[in-house]
Amino acid sequence: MSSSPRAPRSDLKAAPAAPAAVTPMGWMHTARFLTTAAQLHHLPAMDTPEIAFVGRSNAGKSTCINTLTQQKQLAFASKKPGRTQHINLFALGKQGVTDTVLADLPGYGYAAVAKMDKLRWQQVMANYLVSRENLMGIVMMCDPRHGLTELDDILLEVIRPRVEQGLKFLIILTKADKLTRAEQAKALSIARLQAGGGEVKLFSALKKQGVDDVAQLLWDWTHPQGGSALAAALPASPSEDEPEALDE
Ligand SMILES: Nc1nc2c(ncn2[C@@H]2O[C@H](COP(=O)(O)OP(=O)(O)OP(=O)(O)O)[C@@H](O)[C@H]2O)c(=O)[nH]1
Ligand SMILES: [Mg+2]
Repeated sequence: MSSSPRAPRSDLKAAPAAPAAVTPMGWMHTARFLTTAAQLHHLPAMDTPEIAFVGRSNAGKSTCINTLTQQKQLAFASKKPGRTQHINLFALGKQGVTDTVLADLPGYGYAAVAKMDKLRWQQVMANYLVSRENLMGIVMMCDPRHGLTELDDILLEVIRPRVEQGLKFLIILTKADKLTRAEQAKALSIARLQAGGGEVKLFSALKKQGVDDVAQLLWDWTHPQGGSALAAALPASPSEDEPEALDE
């Protein structure tokens, strides 16, 4: 498989401007690319709280990051499964005061990937989830039309000890625009049973459903001291970025 890793940025001076409003969405909009790594040991050790987006290939992880950050192409999103092949890190917070890191992980379960590559990646991901010291939260993206799959269950088992120790956990039911209201309600109650005490939210990048809710939750995870920290985390200039167009 081919991939297009980006060169790590050594400086973070050219951050996009944030909206004037002091909100979790404004905080999200400060996101900028930090670095990319094909192997765990290439990831920089950090002490900033990190939130990882995991899930099956094509579930909508990269699109979700682009929607939350209101940037068209911060994370690579594609119709073609297997688009994300590296761990990509994005920094959140004012320049020079990164307070949170988002990690976009390659998806699993993509049938066309060679078996050895799959096994290698599963090992990298398991190691990441078990050993990444600054990991404070996991967002599992799940297409409710498929439900949680066997690989999702394996991942849940891998992270269970850390969740029991306080790691935050959210299941996002993606592409909610593909479901009727009744199907959404049903998917939500099934996923809640499977979430083992973690949160579950419906999300649609297309309809912008659940976007504010998820931004608020991630803000709350990383800023237990509350909203008073928002002004400190945000620069004050207005934004001109448009959200990404969806093609599925
Ligand atoms: N209708 C609809 N399509 C979506 C939504 N979110 C993502 N998609 C589409 O789903 C496809 C896959 O999205 P990605 O964000 O690339 O998925 P991914 O989970 O990052 O995939 P990998 O990088 O392969 O693991 C793209 O065609 C997106 O446009 C959504 O909320 N609604
Ligand atoms: Mg992706």
